[in-house]
Amino acid sequence: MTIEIADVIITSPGRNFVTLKITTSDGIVGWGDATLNGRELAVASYLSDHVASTLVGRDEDRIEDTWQYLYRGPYWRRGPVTMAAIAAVDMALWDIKAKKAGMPLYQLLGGASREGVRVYAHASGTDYAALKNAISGYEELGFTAVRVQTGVPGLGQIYGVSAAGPGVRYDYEPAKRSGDRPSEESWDTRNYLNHMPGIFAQIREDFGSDLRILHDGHHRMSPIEAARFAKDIEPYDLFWLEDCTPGEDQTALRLVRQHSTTPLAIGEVFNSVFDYQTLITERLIDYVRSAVTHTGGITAMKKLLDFAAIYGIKSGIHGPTDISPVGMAAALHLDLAIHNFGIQEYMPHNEQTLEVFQTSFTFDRGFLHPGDQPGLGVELDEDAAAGHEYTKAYLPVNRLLDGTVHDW
Ligand code: KDG
Ligand code: MG
Repeated sequence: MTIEIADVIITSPGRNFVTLKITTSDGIVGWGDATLNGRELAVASYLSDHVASTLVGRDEDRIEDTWQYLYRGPYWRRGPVTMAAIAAVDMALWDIKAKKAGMPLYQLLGGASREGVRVYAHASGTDYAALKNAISGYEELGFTAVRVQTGVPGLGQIYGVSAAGPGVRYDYEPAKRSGDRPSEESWDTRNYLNHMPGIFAQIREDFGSDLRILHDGHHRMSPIEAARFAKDIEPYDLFWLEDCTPGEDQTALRLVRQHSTTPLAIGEVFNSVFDYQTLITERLIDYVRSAVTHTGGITAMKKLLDFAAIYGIKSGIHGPTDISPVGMAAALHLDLAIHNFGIQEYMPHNEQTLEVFQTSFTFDRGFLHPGDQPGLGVELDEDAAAGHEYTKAYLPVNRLLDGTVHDW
């Protein structure tokens, strides 16, 4: 059997998604997520203009060979656009292989290593009262781990804080449909560093020591600022501090490590195992944060996580709403199968999205399971998808209070 058609489907049920549909000559369909937030059409073009025709006639079972053909073949390699496109092909081929085997994908990856995967939710609030309310709401829903983000005095809307008001928000969405250019936010690291330790202290006082607390610095600190912050917050026992420094400088985390035992996570903007080479071999991180969608798919992520395992480093796969339910399913199958699972990010998609993508995930007291449908367990309803036209959306741009462009 061979690949007969590779189609790209763009849909926007509240937010944009790019999905690859591969159909084999005997009619089996596989789905792959190719969504790159704010740059969706670049990946769609990469797939439909440069990849789709090269897939036709290939043996759908030769996943490793197809991966190498797409990675090494074009000469130009890596980068988020290329690696999201390769990821989509890879996921779709694994989906097909598992459907042909009549098994959920995790069985082909070695079978379940656990009963379910612990997930963390996004709790946020413009002030501590709103944040506390959100954390309580997630605890009531059964979550045992929450990422906490809150407003900082002197700053307006900032990364990670839902603009929708207090309470449990499933739909925090940073990409804004703001017309032809991104919206802008402002930032001051000094205000942030002065404010956040007190927030963690209050959370520990109000919620005790069992709750797993995570926090995302979103690449905004210099190495020495991050080192000081990681040291200051040690008493509050974070599960992890994520993306404390800009992602492209692997050696920045040496400084943070020298000064603190706060566990570190990084990698959502990475797209290759080579982005982690120093971080893993020098044990500068504790969790790998790549998205399956942005790091070359299941084939590449399995190798990356096996490499990390040798150094005692665990997974913390990226799972925001800009990862489609197909990409989320790929993450959940890997999470269930690998030995060095750490935690999985979970921002449930809105109802419109779940009408387009039918999932078989189950949530039980803080743990997700990908379900036992053959394949990834997610099917895209093409009629429903066609009802949601692509709408340009951008991630915000961030400026310091004096107007200097800063990392968002
Ligand atoms: O597209 C960007 C988002 O996925 C990112 O800002 C979310 O940092 C993020 C996270 O940890 O989920
Ligand atoms: Mg993040």
